[in-house]
Amino acid sequence: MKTALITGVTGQDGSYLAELLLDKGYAVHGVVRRSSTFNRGRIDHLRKGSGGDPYLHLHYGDLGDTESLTTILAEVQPDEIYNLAAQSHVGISFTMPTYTGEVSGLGTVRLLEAVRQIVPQARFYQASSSELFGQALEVPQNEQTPFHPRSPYAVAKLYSFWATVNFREAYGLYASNGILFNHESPRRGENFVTRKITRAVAEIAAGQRDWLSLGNLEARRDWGFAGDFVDAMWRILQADDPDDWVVGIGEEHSVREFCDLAFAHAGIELEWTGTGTEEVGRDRANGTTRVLVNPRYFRPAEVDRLLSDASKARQGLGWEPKVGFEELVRMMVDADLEAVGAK
Ligand code: NAP
Ligand code: G4F
Repeated sequence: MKTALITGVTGQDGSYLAELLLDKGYAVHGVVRRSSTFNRGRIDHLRKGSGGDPYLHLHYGDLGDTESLTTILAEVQPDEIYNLAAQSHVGISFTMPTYTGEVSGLGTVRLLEAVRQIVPQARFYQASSSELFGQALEVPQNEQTPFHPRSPYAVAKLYSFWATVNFREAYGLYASNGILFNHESPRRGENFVTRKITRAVAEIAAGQRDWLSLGNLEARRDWGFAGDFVDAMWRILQADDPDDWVVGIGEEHSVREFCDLAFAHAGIELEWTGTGTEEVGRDRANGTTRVLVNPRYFRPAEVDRLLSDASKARQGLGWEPKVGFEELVRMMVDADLEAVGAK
């Protein structure tokens, strides 16, 4: 039986990855932060009672605390390490740039250095991001596309990307980057745009609220399903040699298009009028305002358009996404409709 350690196990990706690895027969260990409220909602089902899987073990630790990381590595002796922990919200990184750098940048080096000293034979996965491409110099983006980060988050992730490459080249660690494009699910945090929309759509359909306010409706992203992307993470660590891989479904849509589809799935057809901050999305059937633009959600520097070319991962890892964009939107709306009691 192989042993895996996941940082960020309580997050969206950590929860899907823990499920995947448990299904494959791994012993799975996760790092959790101490917090005053319990932060394990996404992994509770893997922990509970006789129906739960006994192989998910949790350890208190923090990417800001080197000692906790060395202690956990010495105790767990993992074969594979998935570093998913981060302050992962791009917009919030503008208001917390130093903290974001501490966790999403330096945190990776703390962990890499601990791996080098304690379990140098372990395979290491770094959760790198399409945000590295930022103001992208070409469309679509692949492993050769130059980076141009546009936020404190992306700058921190750039540091982590190169630290991972550097530990591979300098010390011969098996350390790989997955450069993952946006991936979403019903478990997505509620302040990321997709989940913010699907949650609001469900509450509107249930008569619990009237409208939703968003920032830049023009932004385009390559949105896939998180469940498919954790399979890519695992495949990246099964490759013969460590490397860096772009992962995405290769389809781009705007935030406005996401709204159209999500509302339509709940039976509301949107009609857009106005431009910029005056743009409004109304219910075509009765003219009720459903979407407004609030400049509060604009970012000081925006990433306008991300689109993946994941041919290397498709060919080299045999990775194929199973869920397409429209199915993803429907899945998220359905889950939120159910959560608010409207389904
Ligand atoms: P997420 O839901 O925000 O989860 C982040 C995880 O990191 C949570 O478990 C969080 O713990 C943990 N964490 C935060 N600060 C920590 C610290 N100081 N020490 C230890 N753990 C800490 O993010 P996600 O969407 O699952 O993404 C997983 C990783 O992939 C992140 O590194 C993200 O930046 C990267 N990524 C995500 C995407 C995407 O589209 N989802 C794309 C590319 C890259 P709490 O639960 O206690 O907050
Ligand atoms: O959902 P978002 O906050 O995700 P973003 O910034 O693309 O970052 C996510 O994906 C990255 C991979 O490319 C990850 F590395 C990162 O950790 C995170 O998971 O915003 C998507 C787009 C942006 O252009 C944003 O400006 O939606 C736009 N947007 C428009 N209105 C909004 C809103 N974003 C948020 N969060 N909230 C809004 O009201």
